[in-house]
Amino acid sequence: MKTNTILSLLFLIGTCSALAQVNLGQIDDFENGTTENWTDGGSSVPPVNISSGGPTGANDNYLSDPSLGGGGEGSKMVMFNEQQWAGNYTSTGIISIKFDARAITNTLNLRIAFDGAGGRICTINAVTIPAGGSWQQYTIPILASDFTTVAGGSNVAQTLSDVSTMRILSNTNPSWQGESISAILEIDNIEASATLSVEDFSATQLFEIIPNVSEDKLNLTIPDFSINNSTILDIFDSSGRQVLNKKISSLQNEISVIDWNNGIYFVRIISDNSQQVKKFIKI
Ligand SMILES: [Ca+2]
Ligand SMILES: [Ca+2]
Repeated sequence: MKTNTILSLLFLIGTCSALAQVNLGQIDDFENGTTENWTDGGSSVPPVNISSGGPTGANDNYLSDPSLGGGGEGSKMVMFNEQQWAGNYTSTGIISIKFDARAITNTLNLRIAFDGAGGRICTINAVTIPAGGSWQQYTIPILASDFTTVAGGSNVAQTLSDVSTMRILSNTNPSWQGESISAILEIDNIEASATLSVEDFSATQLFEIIPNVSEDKLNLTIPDFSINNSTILDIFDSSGRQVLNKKISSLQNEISVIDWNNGIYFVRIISDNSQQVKKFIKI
């Protein structure tokens, strides 16, 4: 009986903490008719669930969040989530947030902002959602190097490993605040993703890591077309700390990892306007 009670308690604790831990691959598709815990803090124009007209058309629910512009309550384009989007982003291997969106009335410059253990941070680059456009999928990369601290923030990596609030906001500059603008953000399929773009699934591979588990060396094979004057290799550890950043010009590259701590690393190649991230495990 005692063992059962302890097991029940452990199950309950596990269930509770699971609510506050973001998971790789989770998607808010709004098909349950709710706002899935997205709110703007209780303004007169909160996010609402619309039951039809999402990216796949009839009966595809989506979330619609208006902002009024001007001053005062409801003026700013920002919504936030303190439930299923809180937790540790680095240990789960989430490197981007993907979503379908369109903008009504005014063009939006969407960014992801987090508050957490290291304070407030916001993505450096925005994705632009043109006013009056049709549904389209967008990707916002969220590796540590994609963020800057904003007022009230001190440490990007600390926040990424312990997020309490996620914001989706529109602003022409990195900020914790949404801009004051008259617009409507319509959004669906907000996804915690391990890839940076749709191209990650195509046959075009910017590089290979063979093997991708090793105790002594990391072997990178890079096809001819990926190498140019500005091909960059950078590597991050699981806490988001950059451990290597350099230009590369060889098709075969061997990097010694003997001195690295055991664990998961994210290896990124940036070539022209493409980039790709792959996992490497040091054992
Ligand atoms: Ca939907
Ligand atoms: Ca609103």
